[in-house]
Amino acid sequence: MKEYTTDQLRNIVLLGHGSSGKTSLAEAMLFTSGAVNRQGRIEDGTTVADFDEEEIRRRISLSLALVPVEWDGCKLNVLDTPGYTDFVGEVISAVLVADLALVLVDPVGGVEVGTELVWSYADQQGLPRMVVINKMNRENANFNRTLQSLRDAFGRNFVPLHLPIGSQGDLAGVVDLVKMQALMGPEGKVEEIPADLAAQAEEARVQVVEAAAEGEDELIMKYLEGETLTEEEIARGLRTAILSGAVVPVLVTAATGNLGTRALLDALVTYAPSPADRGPVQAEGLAGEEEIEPNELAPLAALVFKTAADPYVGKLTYFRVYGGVLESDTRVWNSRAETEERLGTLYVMRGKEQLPVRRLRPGDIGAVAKLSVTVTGDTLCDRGHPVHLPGPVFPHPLFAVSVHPKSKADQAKMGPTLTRICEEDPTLRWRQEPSTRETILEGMGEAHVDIAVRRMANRFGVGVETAIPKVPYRETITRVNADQYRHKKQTGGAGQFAEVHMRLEPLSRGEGFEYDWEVFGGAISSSFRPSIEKGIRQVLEQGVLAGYPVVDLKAVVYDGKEHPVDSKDIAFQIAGREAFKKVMLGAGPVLLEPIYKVTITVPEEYTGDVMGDLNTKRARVQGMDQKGGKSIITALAPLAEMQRYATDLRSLTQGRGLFSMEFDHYEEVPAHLAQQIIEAAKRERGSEK
Ligand SMILES: Nc1nc2c(ncn2[C@@H]2O[C@H](COP(=O)(O)OP(=O)(O)OP(=O)(O)O)[C@@H](O)[C@H]2O)c(=O)[nH]1
Ligand SMILES: [Mg+2]
Repeated sequence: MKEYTTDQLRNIVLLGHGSSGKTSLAEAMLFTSGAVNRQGRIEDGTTVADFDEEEIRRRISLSLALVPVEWDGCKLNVLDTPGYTDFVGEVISAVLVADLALVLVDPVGGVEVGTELVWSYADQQGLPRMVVINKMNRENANFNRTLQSLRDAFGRNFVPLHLPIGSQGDLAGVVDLVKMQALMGPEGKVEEIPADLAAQAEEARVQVVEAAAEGEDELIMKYLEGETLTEEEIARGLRTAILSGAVVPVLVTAATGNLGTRALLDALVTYAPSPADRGPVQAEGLAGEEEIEPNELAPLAALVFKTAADPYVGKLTYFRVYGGVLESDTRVWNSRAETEERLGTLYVMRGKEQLPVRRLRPGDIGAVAKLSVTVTGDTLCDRGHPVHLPGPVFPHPLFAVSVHPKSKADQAKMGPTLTRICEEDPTLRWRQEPSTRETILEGMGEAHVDIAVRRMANRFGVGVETAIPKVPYRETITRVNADQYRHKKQTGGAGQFAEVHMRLEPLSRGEGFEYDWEVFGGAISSSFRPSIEKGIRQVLEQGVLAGYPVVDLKAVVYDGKEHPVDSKDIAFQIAGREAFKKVMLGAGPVLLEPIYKVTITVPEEYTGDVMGDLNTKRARVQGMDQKGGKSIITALAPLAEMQRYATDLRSLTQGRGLFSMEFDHYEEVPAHLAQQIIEAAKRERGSEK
């Protein structure tokens, strides 16, 4: 692929609700630019961006893909993202390295929950935006109503740059409101604006010129004085207004019919900011904060925003260069790992295809294979000038399963394979939960975790079964209690003797375990203090009620007895352990369960259903807000009831609800439920024996 300089680059992330046509639009752009000679279709599984076998099988995007489109001397690095909310991690990464978000909206559904979600991610990054109303060839497509739904939802200055031509459901072309001409059919044949649209076009053009004028003081003066702005001035003004977010232009396309694509590409080249327009980024260097300028002489700084694991090709690392020039076959410095990485050939990715390039300039996006230590979020830089760029920040997981190997062979490979798939997707995490002795795989939703498990089987040949994880309960006490225990054993010669007097006191939630010594006058030598603690710690791992870890209490040894010959470390360990069990059983032991803070956003009409459902889940609603037709509900709910909430909420709201969930604190399990849990634990331990 040809080399491009910074001002010839446009990094554009396609965002939108699921199925708004992002992948199809990327395909239409690629086809229009001549890079492929057939326009692939989702239905045939032939698009460049959705190349993964699971993407083809499910007909949805699952991960971000790069589609470079060469147009009019520029290279548009188009980042196609998934709309399904389980894959939001990919959206976050793509938004981070883009300079403009092209938000797709459906002309029948208008602004949807997914649209608002991606909009908020673009807000967080302060990303300039353009909107394209796609699927304008759909029956019941309504341009004006969709425009209105954008204005209602986001209150920005949305200004159409193009108007649709053709009867509803049959897009024939678009009106270019800057050049005031019609662009007809996939070829964008220039024609006169149809007579029935002329008045509407004149009116809409006024808005465009006004928006452009507001971009620059000089232009607004000229405009107010009644002078006409030239095409060049309109472009300049719009570019500035888009970059600052003051204006959000609106375009129209029908990706599958390849209509409006040329006009869209022209608009992106003209109005979308180049990395140079976006200016420097903040990084952390040895001497504190520093700015990385998007120019070739700046210190090298490239941010890794994606890592793909392939069993054959190996690891593929995607990065964006912010400063300096990255060259093939050189060495760079990984500032986090503080090691050198050897780069092989650099690639520009086109879907799964690797197009080799000699070098990548500031602002450009590329990939490199087989790095040894680099992971997503790392910065590649000069050894002599190490810097850290801020990496993507991912949300907490919302859905967990426990995974169990299907066979002995699977067991050996399970851990390393989990590590590989989690490296590829940072919204997937895995860990061992010590309190339940399970391997937990967590992600953003059921589909997300399902796909991960399928990938383990298909790509890496590792079979696992999944189940709902056991809840990591804890045990604690509710009142002070004191008692004593004597351990005495006489076996022929040497015997064992230890007596421990112990008091347990409840501590506040989150305080953990404390150990104190109040033995005066040498009743027990202080050398046995750690022995007793060791005995106690054995019980802390598996409590007396149901075998869960014991927390939030203080154990005080206040007296005891020892024997000059028979008292030894092991004797005091045993006495400490047994004393602790005895005192704990008398101290009102209870089970604690994890309580999560949940924030749920749903269209207002679902509020009642969602609240009703929360009631059945022992949740306590903390607050409710109304904003733009949406209800935002916050609640505290026990994890035991929320393990499948990602799925429940989806079915309650036809996929229009969103939520986030984060551990908050531990709380006592209601007595009637505690009894069931304790009995279940007993049965299980019985069956283990
Ligand atoms: N009528 C019509 N259908 C379209 C258009 N664009 C896409 N589609 C169809 O809409 C469906 C979804 O298209 P995709 O391109 O996969 O949409 P997406 O936004 O990439 O979807 P996700 O990646 O899953 O969020 C497919 O069946 C496409 O054929 C369009 O302009 N007009
Ligand atoms: Mg897609």
